Amino acid sequence: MLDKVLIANRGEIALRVLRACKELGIKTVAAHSTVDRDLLHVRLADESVCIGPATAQQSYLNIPAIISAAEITDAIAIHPGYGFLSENADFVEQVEKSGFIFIGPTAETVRQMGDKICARQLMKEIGVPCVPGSLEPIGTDDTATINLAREIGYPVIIKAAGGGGGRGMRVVHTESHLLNAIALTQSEAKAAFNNDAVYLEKYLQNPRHIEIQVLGDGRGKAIYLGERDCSIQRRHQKIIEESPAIGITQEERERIGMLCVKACADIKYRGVGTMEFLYEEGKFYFIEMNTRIQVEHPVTEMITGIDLIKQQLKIASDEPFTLTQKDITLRGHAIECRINAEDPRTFSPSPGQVTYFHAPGGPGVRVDSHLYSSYKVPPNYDSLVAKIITYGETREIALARMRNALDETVIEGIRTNIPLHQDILRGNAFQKGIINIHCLEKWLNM
Ligand code: MV4
Repeated sequence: MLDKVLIANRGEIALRVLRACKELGIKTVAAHSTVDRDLLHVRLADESVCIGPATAQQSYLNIPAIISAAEITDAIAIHPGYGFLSENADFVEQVEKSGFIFIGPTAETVRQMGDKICARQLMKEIGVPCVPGSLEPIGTDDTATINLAREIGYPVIIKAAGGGGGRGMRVVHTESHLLNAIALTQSEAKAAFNNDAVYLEKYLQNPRHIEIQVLGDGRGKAIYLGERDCSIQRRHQKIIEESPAIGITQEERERIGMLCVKACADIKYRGVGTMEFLYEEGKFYFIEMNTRIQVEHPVTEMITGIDLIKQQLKIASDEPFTLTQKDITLRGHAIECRINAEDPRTFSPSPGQVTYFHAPGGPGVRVDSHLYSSYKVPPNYDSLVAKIITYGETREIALARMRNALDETVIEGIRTNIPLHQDILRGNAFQKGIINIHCLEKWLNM
């Protein structure tokens, strides 16, 4: 097993990684910014190193500072968490060149999946269903582009190869707007990702966002751990996730799951990963792959009983991979509500001191949070302050437990989106499970 792990992240995920390390007897180093000295995981870690000022650019995105911190503490491996440098192929490369283990896939995999055109080509070749569209960057032949869009059929969506997660996309409804929209997206993509390559897909109008959790040993063995429905989102920020996705039959799950396993086996995927799909009218369409642990990983842990962070650590330590698909059974239902420090109506951030915090409890209630009474939420980072995850034998039980958990939670001193969650959970659409990616935004605009 790994001797010492440097945690290059903050907040709830840093604490989550720290807990998994401690369970496995791994020593921990918390690499933190100046404003994060009082984070719970910094206090609980064996060692801590300040890697720079509050600004993420100068701390959690500061590659030399993070590598130096690993060097001076004799860490063996670096856990990137999510966000920040977790999907930065240059970081992975530098971590490995400096002699450390990156807890995640190889730099090559991270780079391939970071290029959404490359990821599409790979998945298409392997036989994973993709959204109809182009497999090459849009070229300079306008007639060819117009013909391509006609073949796909309007509406189409233009996406940047360097984008993902909702960045660098544009929907086009009619041919008269196509070329101009492509030029605009290309120049935005050049500025944002230093890569002006864009591609076309058929625009699906009312899909659900369903993703498959995968785990690979880096040597061609892989398994899938069911799916998560992440359709309840606003401006590409997920708010509620659940597993299993309602209405997906065991046959559908196995079919798409085994295609994902084949893909991970083929590319010798190492570590945890998520294959994102749009799901519409009974069909899955691959859109992108995330090569990191995700915020919503706990719902999968709850229904599989598998600790995904411990799996990451075990795979990184090159222990024999003993899990097989037969070991994975989905049981019950889990829901996660993301609690953000923000105004529940305007969504503007609400940092500041938490004067009082009381976490919910009871059977089937899990809280992943770095909050404590007197903790000061800094204004510099993402506003996620807690994840409440509830489990039940049925969706109804998980939902009832979530309503109780939200009612029990007390967070004073800052505003949170708990009232928004309470409204969504009381709503008919969510209870019945008639949801797609546009539901929440439509409902908020009423
Ligand atoms: C799409 C789409 C419709 N059709 N692609 C947004 C995030 C990025 N991962 C992909 N996204 C979308 N791609 C096609 N061909 C609609 C979205 C989309 C979306 C996807 C998942 C979750 C929320 C979303 C919100 C708006 C648009």
